[in-house]
Amino acid sequence: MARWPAVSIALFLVFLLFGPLAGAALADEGAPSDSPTLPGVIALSAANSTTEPFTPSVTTDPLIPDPYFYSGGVRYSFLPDGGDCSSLLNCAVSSTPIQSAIDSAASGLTPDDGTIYVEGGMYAEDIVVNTLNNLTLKGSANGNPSTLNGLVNVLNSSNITLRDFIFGNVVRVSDSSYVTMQGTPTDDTITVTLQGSVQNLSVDGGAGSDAVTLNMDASSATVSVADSGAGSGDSLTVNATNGNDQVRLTTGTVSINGDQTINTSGIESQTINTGAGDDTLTLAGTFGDVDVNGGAGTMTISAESHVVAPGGQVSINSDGTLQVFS
Ligand SMILES: [Ca+2]
Ligand SMILES: [Ca+2]
Repeated sequence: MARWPAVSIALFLVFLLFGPLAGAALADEGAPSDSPTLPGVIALSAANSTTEPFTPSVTTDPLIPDPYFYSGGVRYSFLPDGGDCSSLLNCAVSSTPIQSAIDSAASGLTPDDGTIYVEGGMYAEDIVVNTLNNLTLKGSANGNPSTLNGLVNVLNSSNITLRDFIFGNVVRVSDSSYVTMQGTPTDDTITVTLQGSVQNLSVDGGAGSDAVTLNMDASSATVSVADSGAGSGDSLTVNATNGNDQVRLTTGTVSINGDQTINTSGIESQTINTGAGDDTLTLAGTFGDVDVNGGAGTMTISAESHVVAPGGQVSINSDGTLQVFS
């Protein structure tokens, strides 16, 4: 948080001296950076280090995170309850700072780089992205982790990116296309519920051992689950419905009822829960570790070709009747 009232005169003088440097640092802040800078902090740092190389320092308070974006080169800040807007222009305080930033962006205050920056902290608010195109929410904007503990709901939208967040709750994606979710360098747990028509959803846990769960309640879906991180131990759980499902499992692909397709890469183990109902499971190809769990009802299993699991195993469990054809 900037603290201008106490140092406003000093800041003014310093800003005259270091205006070009501060301006450059502010311009950089619009882009993703591990060292975001605040106007007051920049000036104070420069004033206190006349014989040292200019190195902006960051003293943001992790307890009072502040989503922000730039529009027309102007910073707009959205502080949570308890935040102090007194020294900030274009600043609003609310119990839902991320939603306030999204709503401002939706009302025509378009972020210059299409990005709302969310600094480190725990965010309890529910978030709705409704009928929006081309928006990125970037967490960890000051290098500290940002955790979204509320429900995140993306609907009727396109080209929406949620990146560098810890997802502490379910993300629901409904009737949307080109939604991208990217985790953090640590171990992530990402759960997505799909509804309606969801096309080109991408989920990438990044580095670490990540666990992705997809609840496939969509009428149609194309999903890519990848892992761009170097680590192993990444898992995917696919939950089919409690109705009668046709699940087809091939190398790198899980298909449900022919209209929901998940392409996978870099995932070491998969769990397919077919749920209740009379489900059919068709296997073809080469797999790592795969667990298939059936619920109540009949699960009918068939193999289209040789099923190979080098170094892994395919296990099939059913609470109901198991029929196997080869
Ligand atoms: Ca990760
Ligand atoms: Ca089922």
